[in-house]
Amino acid sequence: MPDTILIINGPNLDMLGTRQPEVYGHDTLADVEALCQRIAGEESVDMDFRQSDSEAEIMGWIKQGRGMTAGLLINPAGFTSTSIAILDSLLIYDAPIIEVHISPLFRRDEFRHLSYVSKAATAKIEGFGVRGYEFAIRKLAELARARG
Ligand code: DHK
Repeated sequence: MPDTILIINGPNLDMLGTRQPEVYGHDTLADVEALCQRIAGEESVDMDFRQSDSEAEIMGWIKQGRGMTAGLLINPAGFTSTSIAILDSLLIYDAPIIEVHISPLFRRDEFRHLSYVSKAATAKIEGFGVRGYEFAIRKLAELARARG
């Protein structure tokens, strides 16, 4: 289990592929999971891929991941700018965290620019589409190898 990268997708990401494809692209969440599975395999790590619309469920997964996982990729989606509770859970987590956004938030609505999650993140990737998940997994695997 310590070689596992936890991947958490927040609200409405289950609708990828049909949801605003001009913003989020045409890949479904299943496509993203398959991409992550392939990259994790190439990096010789396991992955645990999840999605929830529930803030409480996401907080529970982050806390359960403490001491059990080698890194966390989180796309907090709509909770990015609202959830101090998720930030507090992330501050309890004990391995590197990479925040991923599919779309380029820096040129979207002003209210999307604030991220509470960033205060706990090791790094942040946004605007690369679903490739951002690939970059994040490769980096988390590299950090896990460096930590031994
Ligand atoms: C996904 C969401 O659902 C939005 O709430 C964020 C993020 C952007 C993304 O780009 O992956 O504002």
